[in-house]
Amino acid sequence: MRFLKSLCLILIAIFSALHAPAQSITLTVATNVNISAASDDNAETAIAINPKNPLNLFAEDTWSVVGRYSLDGGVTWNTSDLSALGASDGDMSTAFDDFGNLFLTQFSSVTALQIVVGLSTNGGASFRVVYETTSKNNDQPTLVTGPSSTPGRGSVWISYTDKNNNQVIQGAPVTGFGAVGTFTTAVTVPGGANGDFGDIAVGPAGQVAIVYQDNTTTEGPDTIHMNFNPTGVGGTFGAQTSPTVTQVGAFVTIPAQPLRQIDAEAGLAWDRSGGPFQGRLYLMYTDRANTSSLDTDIYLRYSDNSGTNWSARVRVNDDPVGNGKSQFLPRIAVDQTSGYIAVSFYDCRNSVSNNTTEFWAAVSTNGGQSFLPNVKVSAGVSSPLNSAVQGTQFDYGDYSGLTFFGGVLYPCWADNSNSTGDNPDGAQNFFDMYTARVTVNTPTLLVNPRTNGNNFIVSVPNTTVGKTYYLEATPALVNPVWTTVTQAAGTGRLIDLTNSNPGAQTFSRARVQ
Ligand SMILES: [Ca+2]
Ligand SMILES: [Ca+2]
Ligand SMILES: [Ca+2]
Ligand SMILES: [Ca+2]
Repeated sequence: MRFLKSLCLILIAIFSALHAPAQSITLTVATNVNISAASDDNAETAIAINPKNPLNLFAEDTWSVVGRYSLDGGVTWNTSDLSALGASDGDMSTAFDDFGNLFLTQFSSVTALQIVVGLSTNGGASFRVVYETTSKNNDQPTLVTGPSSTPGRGSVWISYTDKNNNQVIQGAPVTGFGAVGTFTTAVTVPGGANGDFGDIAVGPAGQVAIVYQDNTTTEGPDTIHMNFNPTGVGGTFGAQTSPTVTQVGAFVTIPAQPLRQIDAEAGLAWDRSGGPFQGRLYLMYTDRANTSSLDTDIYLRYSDNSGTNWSARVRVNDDPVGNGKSQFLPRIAVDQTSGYIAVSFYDCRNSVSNNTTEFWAAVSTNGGQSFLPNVKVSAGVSSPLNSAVQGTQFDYGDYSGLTFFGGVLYPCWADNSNSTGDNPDGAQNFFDMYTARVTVNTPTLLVNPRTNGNNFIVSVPNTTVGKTYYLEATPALVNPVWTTVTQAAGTGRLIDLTNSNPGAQTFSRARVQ
């Protein structure tokens, strides 16, 4: 009888954007949030989201070396206890893994420049040391997480430039929440002399790629080099390859970053989503027409064979080509629930003198073949050209932050617009660290309506973190009274909505908001 009853169930799908074309995907930028709201400077930013609890974020900046964590999706922020990690000079890099482990690497002292790796199992409230180099005088560590060649296990990787100016890398196995193994010995990647300012990515089977440029090339040109390790922790990094040349060297002076200067800021990301572009490796970098141009742009290439061959480049920023404006310090992230790509960057497109910045973001939903229209993320306009920031000689620092999960990305940047009204230094003075929640609005699909016993169940794939999915029911469609049967928060993954008492005849619909 239950099965017969199920035949009476009719499903009505209500899309979240009724008047938009069904296939359109849009980006919504929420209110800017001032993460630091602290006197003195905050610059060179990093941010990470917890895939186990996407309301949990962690952010830090190099200038203040004060970590902050959020448990409400980035609305409010608490100060982290970083005391176990030493009196740091910054250069932090941070990532959560799929177990909910939060890793943070940075210098463990102001002068010795050893590199420490901290682990937090409370969402960034506090950290303990899981590794520290004995070597000193290192530069710019990068940390990433990913799977392992052993299913169900993970890995964590750090790279940095050592005292001999070689690009080195070390990895450790991760077997669970709070369970981190021993880091392998630092090895110089083949051809890694002078390698710096790079990034790492971990592929679906635990394979690893590292990219870097040459820190002696000043204005350029330069080459983005890569090494590939097909087996992960304990495996060997093969011969150096050269995915692309760039006209942006290691220290390029632009009007918006006149003292700290910029590099190509090569970034890697690997699609492990299980989506249509599973296994695709992305390389993002800054380039320009020649080494005297100030018109830097952000580009993306991709590889479907772990870096052996690369696609033609796609321009990420969508202001007019050749307009003379600088885009710089880009960051890339892949949403591992969908395979969507986000890139965010400082952008002078609206600066008459090409020396003030907004912060912009771009999203690709087709594997990097093209990008949706760019969105301006920052509410205000920032500038490093005031005497306070010029006194730091640090401008926006060496990089910016970005994290992306469950249809939501959080760029993180240095901002002195005081658009939020709570920078203790006021406007056009020392920077604060800002973020904003950017939501990728995709059509809501209802799939696989079914019964199980007395339950009527429908699935919603690719839900969005921060949205709520309601299952509503009514016994008749004449003057219907819709009753909410159940509701569930978006997780970034597929969720089931269950009506455990559907009645003899029930019409169902889903609502998203
Ligand atoms: Ca730095
Ligand atoms: Ca440009
Ligand atoms: Ca840099
Ligand atoms: Ca500040």
